[in-house]
Amino acid sequence: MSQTPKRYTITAALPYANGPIHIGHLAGCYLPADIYARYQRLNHREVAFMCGSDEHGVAITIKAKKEGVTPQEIVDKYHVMMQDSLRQFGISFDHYSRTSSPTHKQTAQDFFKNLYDKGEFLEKTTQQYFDEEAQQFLADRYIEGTCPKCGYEHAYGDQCESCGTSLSPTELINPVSKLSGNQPVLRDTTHWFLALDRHTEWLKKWIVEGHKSDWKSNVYGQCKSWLEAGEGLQPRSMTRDLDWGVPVPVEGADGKVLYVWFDAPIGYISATREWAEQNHKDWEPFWMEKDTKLVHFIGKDNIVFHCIIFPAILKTHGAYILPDNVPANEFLNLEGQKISTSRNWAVWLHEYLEDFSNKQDVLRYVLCATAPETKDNDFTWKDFQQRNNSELVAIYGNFVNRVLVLMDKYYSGVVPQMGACTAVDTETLAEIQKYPQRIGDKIEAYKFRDGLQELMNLARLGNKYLADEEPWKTIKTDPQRAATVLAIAAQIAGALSVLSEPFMPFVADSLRNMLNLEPQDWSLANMPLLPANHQMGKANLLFDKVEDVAIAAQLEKLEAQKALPSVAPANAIPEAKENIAFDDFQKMDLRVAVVLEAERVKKTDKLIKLTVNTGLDTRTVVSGIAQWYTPEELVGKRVVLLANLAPRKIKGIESQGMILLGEDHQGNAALVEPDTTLLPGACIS
Ligand code: B3M
Ligand code: ZN
Repeated sequence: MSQTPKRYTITAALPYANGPIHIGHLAGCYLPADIYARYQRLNHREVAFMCGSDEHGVAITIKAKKEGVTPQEIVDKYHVMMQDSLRQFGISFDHYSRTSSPTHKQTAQDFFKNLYDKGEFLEKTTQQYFDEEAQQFLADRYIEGTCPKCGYEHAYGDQCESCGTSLSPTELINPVSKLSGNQPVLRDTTHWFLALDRHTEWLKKWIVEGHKSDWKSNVYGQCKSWLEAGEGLQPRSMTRDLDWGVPVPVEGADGKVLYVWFDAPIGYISATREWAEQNHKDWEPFWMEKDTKLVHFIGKDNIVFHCIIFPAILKTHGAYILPDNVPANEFLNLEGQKISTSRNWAVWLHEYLEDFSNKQDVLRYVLCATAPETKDNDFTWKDFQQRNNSELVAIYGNFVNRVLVLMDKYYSGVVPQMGACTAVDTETLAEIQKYPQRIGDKIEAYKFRDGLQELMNLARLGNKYLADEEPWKTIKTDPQRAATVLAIAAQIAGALSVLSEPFMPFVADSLRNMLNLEPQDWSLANMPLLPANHQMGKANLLFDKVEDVAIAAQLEKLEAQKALPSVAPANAIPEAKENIAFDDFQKMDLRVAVVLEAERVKKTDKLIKLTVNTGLDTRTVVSGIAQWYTPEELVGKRVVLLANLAPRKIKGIESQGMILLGEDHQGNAALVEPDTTLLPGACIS
């Protein structure tokens, strides 16, 4: 924005109240938003940091159905749980609301009416699937069928998860209602479509021309391709046939609610209204004044809603400002696999706190250091341990501890008077002064990883300074020198206590206590904060080592998750095959073999060439498992081999048999592994 902002409205995506919060949520949106908000507050800027639970939409009704409870019970349970986890991790919302609040209902309905009165909706009657047994229209996710593009039998009404194509329910072959299992019928229904096609031009100007340089390239690129797609933006229905949500406030809309993506972003506004009311402020400037900087923190799957649809809604209303930036993150994976709530492949915040109590900042640190800012990234427990032990403990913690211990030992914790400065001292002091600006610039540019890296560089600077100047030696030979060095080192610790606050607020707080320092403004971190004669507090360990056993326990927990059968919806299981005679089965020579060697078949993505010992012989088998296993993982594994399958050439290699593999409804495949007591050559019958 061209002018200096007077106030900041910072939003973080409203999490669906249908499950607990995991590290992907934290890394993707809540942590960067919190760093940004804390930084702005430390600079004395007026901030409204808003969030809340997204309690509407089919995501909630599906979860309720699965658990056999009401949607209300689901949202009540998870609203409390999510709010609690986020608070425990220091996410400093000024207000955390919920979209079931009366203020929200009012705000969302007013918005809808405003647009309705302006003629921005097209009322259209279309045919949609209806479940006659359940007596209701079916949301896209409640319909499954065969994908017309790839033939996958369990594609959803809005998307095929196998080939990624977006679909509309009527494109599915053999659609089935997930409510009753019956074939749904088409019935007329009326909905209100936002005339997005009227917005293509100004949106193009605003984003494609106006935000090329200041929006992140992943965000900019996605918007550009939406806006420049052949047919341009299409009208989109903003209402749904559902009995859960904000009722559509126009006549003749009984049984219809606002589309969750219409009301959820308005939830940011409702939250601001509630907060302002509770704090005797005006909410309007936070959404309507040009000198307000509005920033939406989200994950990449929410880009189109925040950059195109919500701005179109705000613009049409007329009184509102548009976001200055939408710094969406990509996704965080866990140990090389996509985080999946349904497969329980996640690190849940509430479980982390049970296993690593009081280590919120370690997770904040690791997630910020590996944040998926420009591309998907991977969280691994080994990396977590490594960053804790060799960065937080060995660099940051070590430096702070040395300062406090030496200060206590030589000066009873009272900062000594500095003597004459050497060139190194002057340089070090000058260097400290640069850090607030350096880190601040990175935060302002939404480069939180780089900002954190700079923070660690300041701790590194402190360590190096102490190691080079060795006050523990000069204290005996030149006490004045030792005093100067420790006085300067104390300033580095002081600066760290201020500059760490956005990233690691709990650590910053403990460090301030140890230094006996009041909270300070960001800009003051470039001044000596601990003058001569300042009495420091007591040293405490800021970080401790994460031991191998703790990491092994986490990996074991995940491993157990892998083994846990994921419950497939009954209609997702492939149909039973015809009966066969026992003799047919007996024709197969199935036996246990052990993998001796494995290598990828060049110029293919999927194939691995295996050398296996079958007990009878050593032979070559080509298998399409490179997606699931690395060659190294395969060596030494016992597998089940169909040994008498006629040899066939695959990519020029003769494959003598076939290794058995199972595949579940979600497309996860794994080897069928015999019990280890069975030796190679054992026959399976
Ligand atoms: N609840 C989707 C999500 O959690 C949605 C975000 C709403 S932000 C207004 O990914
Ligand atoms: Zn498909």
